[in-house]
Amino acid sequence: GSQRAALLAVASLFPVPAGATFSYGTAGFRADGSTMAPAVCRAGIVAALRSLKLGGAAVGLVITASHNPVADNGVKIVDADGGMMSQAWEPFSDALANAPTPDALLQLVLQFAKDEGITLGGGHSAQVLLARDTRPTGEYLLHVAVKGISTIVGSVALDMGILTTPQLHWMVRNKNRGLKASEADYFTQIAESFRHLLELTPDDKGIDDLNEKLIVDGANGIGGLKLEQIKSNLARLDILVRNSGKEGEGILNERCGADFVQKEKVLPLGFGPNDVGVRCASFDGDADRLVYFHVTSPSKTSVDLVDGDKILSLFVLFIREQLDIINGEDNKGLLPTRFGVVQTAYANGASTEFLKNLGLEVVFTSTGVKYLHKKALEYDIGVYFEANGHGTVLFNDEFVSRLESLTARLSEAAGSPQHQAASRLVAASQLINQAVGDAISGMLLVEAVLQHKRWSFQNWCDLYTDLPSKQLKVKVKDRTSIVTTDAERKVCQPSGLQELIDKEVVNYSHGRCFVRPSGTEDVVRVYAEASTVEAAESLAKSVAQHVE
Ligand code: 16G
Ligand code: ZN
Repeated sequence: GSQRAALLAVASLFPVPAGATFSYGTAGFRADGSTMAPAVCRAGIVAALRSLKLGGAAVGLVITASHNPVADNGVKIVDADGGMMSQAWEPFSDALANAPTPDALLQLVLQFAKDEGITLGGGHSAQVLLARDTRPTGEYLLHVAVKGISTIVGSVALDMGILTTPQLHWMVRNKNRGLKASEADYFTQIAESFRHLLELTPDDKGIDDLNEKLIVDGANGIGGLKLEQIKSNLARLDILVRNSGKEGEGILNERCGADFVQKEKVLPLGFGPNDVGVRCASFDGDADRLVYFHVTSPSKTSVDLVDGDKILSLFVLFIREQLDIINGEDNKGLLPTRFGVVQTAYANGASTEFLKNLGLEVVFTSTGVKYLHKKALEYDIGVYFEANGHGTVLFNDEFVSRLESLTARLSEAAGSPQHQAASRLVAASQLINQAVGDAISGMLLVEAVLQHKRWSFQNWCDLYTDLPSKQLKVKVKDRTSIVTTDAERKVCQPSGLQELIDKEVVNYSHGRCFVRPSGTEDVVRVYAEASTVEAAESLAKSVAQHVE
């Protein structure tokens, strides 16, 4: 009936060009923005079906290409829990995005609905929240996504406007939990929990003016604009936004933003000699990544970088301190806690050693938020970060209940160290985005912890010294011919390659090297670490030669 007609009509409206192949990849479909309409339309269909499958729960769809150039765009689906779409649905998403004819698309949808037990045109209506970043193709693609969603009879598409990616994840999560879920609610929650955390700072005397100053590189994206909106509500922080995303300030992600600063280790545009000694942070284009940096000297463009690994280490120290106050160092007190840390192969070896020396459980997963997040959910408190600055702290629901009842029980002794420590953890769980990594809320947790510890940027930087590292891209005929295992730290195919890598690595002190096919580009990536920059470069180069 009309369901079939709608699917056929939209498929002929947005045909897949011959030879194009879309792959959902690590973080959704991505390509040049002008070529994205077919994939976006079909992602809209997938999102609506996903909502139906989950009994009409809200799911999300966001139009963004994150840190990629402004001409690119992409689409990503947010599951009803606020996390990434279930991986079990990726093969169907790929098949649908590449369905060559309207009829092929129709058959795929009907068959998939049948296999998944989804009744089209039945009891539930699908609900999809949409958002986009600031890219010029975003408005059009959002409209295309709505067309895709609307093919599923009875579905409701809600355009939430221009948002950071983590804001949309947060909204989907809250909505399905029956919690307040508007953008104003998001801002209120983070501003209030931030203020609350600051109030819990030990012998709080306030800090000096210098430490209140923070300059944020917004990558000329959406994060800077949002930060401008809330910064006046943020207690005890003097925030200056550069590359703010306002008209005329610069181009999205071009020589600025977290990806640029972390990979190139040089100053973003708009920063210079006058910023020596000031704490600086950098977001990526959709504000789900965060790094910090310092301008080292007036005459240099290099930076002292604090990457995701060091942000993770700071959070870990803070949480551990609170848990030690509550539980004692043997973790046998009032609130025994399963506390775990999740990293990827890209984590600097010095960070992993630092964390292990604290006696923590450190586990590794493949690259990509969906893998880290899933692993972190296994703990009462699970912290994950990629070196590139994407990460968050997850507090298990049941654990938060235990924590809240503990604070209630201790309230007679309000002001006691244990009550304060437990209250800090509650505030942190409300500040840091529980759905996905979030540059704005992550930055506020960093700021609160630095104030708590009365630490300067330098104290933080000195936690450990990063081992020099080098990354290379290698173009190969078929990147899927490289297959990895052990969280991408070892190659299992082609056979013999791992042995060649091992032979190179033994020649270097603190040497470590791995290769993996990229999930977002048609290249193989090589990462090498060693005790000097030259050694890391030479190790990367020799391994790259074995890959070619
Ligand atoms: C995506 C991932 C990021 C990962 C990167 C790796 C999300 C939200 N983003 O940007 O986590 O580090 O891909 O790219 O999952 P690569 O596979 O090309 O190295
Ligand atoms: Zn991003």
